[in-house]
Amino acid sequence: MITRGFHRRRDTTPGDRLPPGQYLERGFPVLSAGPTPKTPLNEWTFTIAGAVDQERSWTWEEFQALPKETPTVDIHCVTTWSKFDTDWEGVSIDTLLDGVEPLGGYVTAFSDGGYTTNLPVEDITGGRAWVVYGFDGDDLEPEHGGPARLLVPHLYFWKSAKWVRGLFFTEEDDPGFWETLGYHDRGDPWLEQRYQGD
Ligand SMILES: Nc1nc2c(c(=O)[nH]1)N[C@H]1C(S)=C(S)[C@@H](COP(=O)(O)O)O[C@H]1N2
Ligand SMILES: [Mo]
Repeated sequence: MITRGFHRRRDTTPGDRLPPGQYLERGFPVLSAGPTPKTPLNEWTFTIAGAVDQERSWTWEEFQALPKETPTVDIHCVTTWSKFDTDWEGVSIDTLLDGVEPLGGYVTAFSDGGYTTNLPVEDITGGRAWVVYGFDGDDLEPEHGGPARLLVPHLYFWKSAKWVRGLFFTEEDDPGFWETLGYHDRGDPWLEQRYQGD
């Protein structure tokens, strides 16, 4: 573990990369509101549905065949840890929405186990969000959301739904799991949007 961290060390000086109220974490904490679901890959699908001009769905095999990207990003959890330079592999939401016209301005990401989180469409498009299935050169571990999770690094990490199975587009903003429990609707770490009213 020590050598692994050592040979991959990069410049992780907090500087202006650490949002207000956050500390730099070198490990990778696991935060799950419930048990880790186990969905066999042959039953896994990813679906785009709701207020769109055409619904879409991919099997695991089809999803793997989509053009992939390898974003390296900083992530920020509302419980105050931030982690720099995390390496992911997956598919950009722009790729998934290529040829799909959203008819509503909001989206609810939904996951195995029932977790949901809401986002404005602008926060998941424009090269800012992915559905990732790889982390640090390996398959994404189940506890971190494998087989696949949403990655929206510019918002607090609760928006990055683990075990994600699809995006449901809506015309009205519809609060998800944590948003219903008092967390901020958008969750911009640079504006410290932790709770409702922030
Ligand atoms: N399905 C699901 N996704 C989830 C959560 C969860 O409980 N269930 N927790 C969220 C929260 S609060 C955080 S901080 C991150 C934690 O991701 P990690 O366990 O990989 O660090 O996942 C987010 N996505
Ligand atoms: Mo979190």
